[in-house]
Amino acid sequence: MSKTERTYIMVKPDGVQRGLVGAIIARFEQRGFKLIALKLVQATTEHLELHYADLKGKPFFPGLIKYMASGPVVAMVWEGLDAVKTGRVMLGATNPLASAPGTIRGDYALAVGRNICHGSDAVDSAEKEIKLWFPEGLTQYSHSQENWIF
Ligand code: RTP
Repeated sequence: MSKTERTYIMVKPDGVQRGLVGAIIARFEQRGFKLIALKLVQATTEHLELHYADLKGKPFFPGLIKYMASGPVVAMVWEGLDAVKTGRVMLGATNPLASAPGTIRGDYALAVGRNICHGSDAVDSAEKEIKLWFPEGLTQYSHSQENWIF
């Protein structure tokens, strides 16, 4: 059943360097999601190792951490109906080779190691990631479109 959820979406360093922040934000706004939090962060290695803790041990883990620490990321929280699942659909498959055209990775990325964005894969991981990236908490506000876009 559809329900209102929050998801953690992050523009990775290559997405920031390539000037894709605005394009990615526009897609979430235009789809009808509500922006709950947003900041530019230069993440430390330790912080990124916590974010990707479940991938520790994978052969690509050291390269992934180096890539993610190579420049600032844009950390965001988006809210709306099925935000986690729909966010993943909007991002496209992890490997851009398999990402459909029309998805963010399918339109802007070529390689799995430079796939420009992250999106939470489940509601519980979204909650953990939101706490990890926004320990200061989130701003509450009402959205003028709340009555119009579901
Ligand atoms: P993300 O967490 O970034 O949204 O990606 P995901 O859930 O779609 O994929 P996951 O398996 O959690 O992988 C996290 C990130 O690691 C990099 N990766 N590189 N074979 C490789 O070189 C490889 N596999 C994964 C990607 O940047 C992927 O998004």
